[in-house]
Amino acid sequence: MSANTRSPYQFTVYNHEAGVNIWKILILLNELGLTYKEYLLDFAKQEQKSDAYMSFMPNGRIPAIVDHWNNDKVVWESNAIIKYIARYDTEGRFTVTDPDQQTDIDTWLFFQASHQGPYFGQLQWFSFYHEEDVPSAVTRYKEETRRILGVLDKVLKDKEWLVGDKCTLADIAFIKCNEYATRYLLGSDFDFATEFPHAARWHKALMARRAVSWVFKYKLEQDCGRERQHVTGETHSSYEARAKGLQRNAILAQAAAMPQMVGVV
Ligand SMILES: N[C@@H](CCC(=O)N[C@@H](CS)C(=O)NCC(=O)O)C(=O)O
Repeated sequence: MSANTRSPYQFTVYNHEAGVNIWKILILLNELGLTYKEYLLDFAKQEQKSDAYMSFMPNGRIPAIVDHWNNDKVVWESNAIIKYIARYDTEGRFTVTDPDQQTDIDTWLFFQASHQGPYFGQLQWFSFYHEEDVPSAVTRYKEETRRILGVLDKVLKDKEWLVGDKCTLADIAFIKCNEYATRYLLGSDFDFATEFPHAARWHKALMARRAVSWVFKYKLEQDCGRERQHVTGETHSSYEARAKGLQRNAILAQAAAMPQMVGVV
């Protein structure tokens, strides 16, 4: 790969302060110690639809990355992005060599993108953003969210990780949505460990990873400053009326309890 030596960091990561699909990317970049700079687009100004952004990101959404050390290669769709970043995983820490296991990783990545992401996203939308209350939609997407957690729980009953005997891209892809759904979206009476013990054990192991907890700490602090709903569980359009989540001090306390990590641009 030819390098653009003008850039001191390898990637620009295009995000929004409440973006959910970005977390797996930041986690992998931190796991691998790759350098990046995050660029936050302002959705209020519709920057994600601007000509400048859409000239390289035709879908007008986040996330997208630019690899400055590979001729400014642009990659979008978060699971395509983590597969691309894995090219730089020269020790194969999060990849596998067996072709059947590679297919298994792809299966989970497609499942994440076509099931977990959209269903959890719709639950978020109908819980917080939709102008009218549509209880049947909330019920439908809560059921689907539980169904997806059930799929994960079933396969994790007899194994530690989704593919092979180590944490791979497949596991990393699910972390953020699972954390968000099980902590906030499914409500305060939801008990992850009771309802889905195997998935809960797996998720806890993922959350305990140093790079994962660093990204959560960093994003908690970043979002706390802006009081965004994806961390707090509160809406940003009806913050007072429907607030359900952690308050600012509780978020900062949670962030402070997480390990430090250094070395990221
Ligand atoms: N499947 C895509 C989802 C991308 C996506 O839906 N991004 C949302 C935020 S999480 C977005 O950019 N929305 C802004 C808009 O629709 O204008 C991925 O995983 O990257």
